Amino acid sequence: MSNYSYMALGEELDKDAYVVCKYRVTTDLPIEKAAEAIAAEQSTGTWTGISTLNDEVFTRYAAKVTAIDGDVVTIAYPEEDFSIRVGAIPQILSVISGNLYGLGSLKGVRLEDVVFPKGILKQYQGPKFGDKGLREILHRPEKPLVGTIVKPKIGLSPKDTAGYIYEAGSGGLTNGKDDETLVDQAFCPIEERTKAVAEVLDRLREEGHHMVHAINISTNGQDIRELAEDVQSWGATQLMIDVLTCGYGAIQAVAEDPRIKIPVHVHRTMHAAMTKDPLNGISMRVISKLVRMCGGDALHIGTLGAGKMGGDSTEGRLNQDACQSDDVPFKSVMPVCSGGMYPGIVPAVVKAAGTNCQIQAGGGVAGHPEGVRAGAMAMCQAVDAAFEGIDIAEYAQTHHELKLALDRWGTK
Ligand code: RUB
Repeated sequence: MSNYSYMALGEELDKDAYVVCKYRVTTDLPIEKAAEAIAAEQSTGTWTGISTLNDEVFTRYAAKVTAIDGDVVTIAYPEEDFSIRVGAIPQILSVISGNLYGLGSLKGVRLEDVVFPKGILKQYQGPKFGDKGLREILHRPEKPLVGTIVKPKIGLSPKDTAGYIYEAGSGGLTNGKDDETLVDQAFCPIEERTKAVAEVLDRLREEGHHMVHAINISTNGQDIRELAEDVQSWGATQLMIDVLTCGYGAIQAVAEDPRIKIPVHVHRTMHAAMTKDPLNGISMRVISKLVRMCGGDALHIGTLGAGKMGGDSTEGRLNQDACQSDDVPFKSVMPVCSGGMYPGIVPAVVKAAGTNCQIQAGGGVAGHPEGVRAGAMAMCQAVDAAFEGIDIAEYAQTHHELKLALDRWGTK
């Protein structure tokens, strides 16, 4: 550490001049020392005093520790520490979420939250469509969107994938999507799959039902924009990108491209490597804020404690708030509740997440005893019951598909 102090506890800061982060810190050091070590490492300091750090550089660019509350420390980084021209998440992450994890004196650090000043937010465009845009496309103004992930994850041909989507749409689902591990394998080439799915979506539209399907274009940085354009030209109605395996820049490159005129569904595969440990990593709330800045129109936020993937309702609500709060100059993102979803847990999800969300099931549709169409109907019936505030077991008395689903999987 340098000879300079990085503490400015309690100092009133101009919120428009700093990026403010909250970290949960586990350490044997006094918490003040740990906070100072983070502020130093991530701005103008290093492990020892250095002759090249002068007063001017320190005063202007050093991060400040502005609050300590138990094991949570607040650190404010001057806006000038960040890139000035274009929105560049990699440089932001290197500052707020970089070397600090490796500091040997810290047993754990979790970036819990970040708030950006207006000057940085304005470098980003946010979602082109957002939740309202998706609802307009789907002619579904109020009820939760109801979706499916084509299952099995891999192995189906383009024709079988399209057949699945037709059945799902005929059963009433508004959204379909590829799974995260499917992109362009030999058994299901992306061009053939996109065209086959587009054809059945057209057929559904002619029959009076509006549905979109997200085609997974997650690939290398060099090709993703071109693939997005190709997939759009083959008739895709939505794109899907795995944000953490592709990088935030991939979302931004596609969403900010004026030639792309369809929404982007953002999957978060691999997030648990960063979000699962309550004492180390990065919270999903932070990831959600970054995805919104970069232009994701829909984002997985978990099932708020109801499904198979963990994550409780408090954490889910913070993610949802990051998607939909009105304290940033962007459209709201459609929060996607997915992962071990089935009709019997829909009331719990709607109770926790409200009705402005996309509720989505793979196994909970394809595993229905009477097949995909009946599985889709059961999911829609469960959502209708929750939307109307009717007890799901009572609703099932007059809805055969829902009854079978509850008999198979129960409720929560
Ligand atoms: C869900 C699924 C998705 C998960 C990811 O399938 O395949 O990839 O939603 O989890 P199923 P999360 O409905 O059969 O469980 O949404 O938490 O990121």
